[in-house]
Amino acid sequence: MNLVIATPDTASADTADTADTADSAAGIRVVQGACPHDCPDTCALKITVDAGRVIKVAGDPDHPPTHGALCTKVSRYAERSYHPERVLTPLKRVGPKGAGQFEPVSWDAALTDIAARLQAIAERDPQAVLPYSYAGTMGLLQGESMSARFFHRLGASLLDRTICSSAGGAALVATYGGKLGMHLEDYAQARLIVIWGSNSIASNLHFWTFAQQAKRDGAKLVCIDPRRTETADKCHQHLALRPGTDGALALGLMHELIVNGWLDEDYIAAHVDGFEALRDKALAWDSERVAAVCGLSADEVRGLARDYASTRPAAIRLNYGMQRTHGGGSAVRLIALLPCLTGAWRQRGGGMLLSASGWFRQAKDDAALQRPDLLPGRRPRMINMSTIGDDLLRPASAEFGPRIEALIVYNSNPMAVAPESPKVVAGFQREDLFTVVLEHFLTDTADQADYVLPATTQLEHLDVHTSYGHTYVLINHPAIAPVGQAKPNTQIFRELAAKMGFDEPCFADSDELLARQAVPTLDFELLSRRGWVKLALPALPFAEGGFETANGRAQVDVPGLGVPDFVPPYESVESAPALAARYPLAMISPPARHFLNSTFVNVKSLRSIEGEPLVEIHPDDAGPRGVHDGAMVRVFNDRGSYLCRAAVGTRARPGVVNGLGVWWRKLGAAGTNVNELTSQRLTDIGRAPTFYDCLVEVAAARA
Ligand SMILES: Nc1nc2c(c(=O)[nH]1)N[C@H]1C(S)=C(S)[C@@H](COP(=O)(O)OP(=O)(O)OC[C@H]3O[C@@H](n4cnc5c(=O)[nH]c(N)nc54)[C@H](O)[C@@H]3O)O[C@H]1N2
Ligand SMILES: Nc1nc2c(c(=O)[nH]1)N[C@H]1C(S)=C(S)[C@@H](COP(=O)(O)OP(=O)(O)OC[C@H]3O[C@@H](n4cnc5c(=O)[nH]c(N)nc54)[C@H](O)[C@@H]3O)O[C@H]1N2
Ligand SMILES: [Mo]
Repeated sequence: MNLVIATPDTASADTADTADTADSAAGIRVVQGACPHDCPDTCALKITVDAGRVIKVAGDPDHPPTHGALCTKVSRYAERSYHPERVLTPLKRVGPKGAGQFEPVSWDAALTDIAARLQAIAERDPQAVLPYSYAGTMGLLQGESMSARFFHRLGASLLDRTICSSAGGAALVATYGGKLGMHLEDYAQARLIVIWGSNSIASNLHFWTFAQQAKRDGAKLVCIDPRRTETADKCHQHLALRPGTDGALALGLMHELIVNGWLDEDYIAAHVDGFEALRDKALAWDSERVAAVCGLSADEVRGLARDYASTRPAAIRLNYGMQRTHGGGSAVRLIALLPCLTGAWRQRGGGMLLSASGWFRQAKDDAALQRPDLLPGRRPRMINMSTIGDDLLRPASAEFGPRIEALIVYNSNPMAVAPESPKVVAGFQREDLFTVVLEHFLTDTADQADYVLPATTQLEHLDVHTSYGHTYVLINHPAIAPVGQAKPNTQIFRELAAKMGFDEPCFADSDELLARQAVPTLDFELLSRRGWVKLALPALPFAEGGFETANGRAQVDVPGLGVPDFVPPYESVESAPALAARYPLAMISPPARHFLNSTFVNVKSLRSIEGEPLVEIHPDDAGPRGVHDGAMVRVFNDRGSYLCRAAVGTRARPGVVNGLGVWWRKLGAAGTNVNELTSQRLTDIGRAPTFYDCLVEVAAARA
């Protein structure tokens, strides 16, 4: 058989060129890749390599979602891979904990010592070891494959990976039976697009292209977002509601649909369970009440309902921003029911999309990759990654189990991204905690490590990708050999498993084999050659119902969850008046356009576009506080204090401040970032963080 995949170790012209376009005369090759980042777009890449060095990263013009275009960040991917500050050898801590002082050591010395330390802990209780990882790469191989096998075999604590999408995910599963939605391409056919809690231009650029096509064909675009984003600027209408009030707005829209007779009664009768209970709830939400809760006008609420009911096809694009408050899960449940109430699903270009990832169940085999059958007999405890601050500080107890003694971090930067950093920092600083970080760079988290292990970037390893914003499987061929002594995550865990004496044959599986195991039902040769394969899906997924719930109908009243209702924020003037008296401003902290969470913050060309850490504040809030545009301010609450620059203007609505992007703490004016202020409280469903449910005060500070 013709092996079409190059291994990372042997990426070279002769093994990779079946999948490449080779121009041997010039010594230039173009390798098919996939963007690894945590973004709905998962672009197909064309990577140009000249004499073993990547000279260009471009979008694949043939891949329909990518259509040849890349965001500014990923077109700079080579700058990141060849960054002079890449970690190129294993590093061992030599200075005090957290000082970021290391000396290079050999792979063998590092892995031998790490294995010995883990073994000693595991002999007492393997649950004292905790993996901590998220979506630094979304690849099925370099994400949870060999790593999961390793931790399952060890019997380590399981990690509940909630930090991004589990509230909305749980809401979709409750309502539709899966994380399912519209085809990305079909947004071009819509005549109304409601962009709800998403800054598409920044964080879902390839969706925006389809929305613009619809706009050129006459569609109306409405943006629902507390912040006047660059996306809001380009929509016909912007509804700047107060954070965490989306559930009330959805109920208000339902109220209008009901009282005006705009329901699709046939669709509801045939394909929705439990609507009567929802009708009763919605009738309590007239537009005046909704307007008061959301900080909108009653006309705005009624106008949106009229547009939504009277325009066909009508599409909603949610993103995860709107679920990061106490009631985020309930809000997503309510919004997901809207297209069922109007029958919007009947038409191409109608319906909604939050996540498409459930569609990939037909192609993926997670159990084959992750081998949960390696768990030794019992089910280890599960630790929620969103409360890592509290959990690192928790002593052993009957309920909690053993104290966390070792933390193995990969594909994540918890020191920067996890909520309530003062607690996270205190946890990582524990002298008795053994920390290993697999990384490209000395991030805030890597600075805390006892060992830093150099990982390869997407240019240097093989991977297979699914997407949460479209319905294609992609392959990423390695374009170059690993930089320095870097190794793929898979290889690091393979070698660590060997050091631990794990001799099950699955620990010897190569990346090629893992790639085939990941997507067993796909035509792998086609995937490998062309770079991407579209899932076989119905053109109109729910035109005739057929949701993935037990009975095929969308669910209103869900066992254990009840009928969805508005769940107010934990921290707001109404729900916490005493707190709001001291901290009257709501703070949200959405993504910065030129970073990807905390990734790319150290790429100079991108950082210079973002400038420096800042908080946007409306003139009505800045004036009385004596805060001027460009001045340094202290943003604070009972959890912490954060020093940054103020951007006074109307990107922020009155009463709400926006702390953009997840900056590296060490690049902040006082060595902190916005998560100094966020809380570890969890959402109503899905055990997710509530980053955008956060009251603060802002005061002028001396520079
Ligand atoms: N450039 C860039 N792209 C990214 C990312 C990034 O950091 N940078 N992050 C990636 C990741 S990890 C994810 S999860 C995705 C999704 O990323 P999301 O977290 O969905 O981020 P955005 O698309 O910016 O949408 C969030 C929007 O919701 C708004 N918002 C905040 N609170 C509320 C609220 O209560 N209600 C409503 N209606 N809106 C609210 C914010 O102002 C923001 O404009 O994007 C991915 N893409
Ligand atoms: N205040 C606030 N906080 C937030 C958010 C917010 O909106 N506001 N958003 C939240 C969301 S949606 C998310 S998803 C999380 C994201 O949090 P994380 O998943 O931690 O994402 P990143 O900050 O991008 O960090 C990923 C790290 O993985 C590393 N990495 C990338 N590829 C590889 C690889 O192949 N191997 C190894 N070993 N490492 C690799 C990168 O160098 C990077 O340092 O942050 C959350 N935090
Ligand atoms: Mo995310």
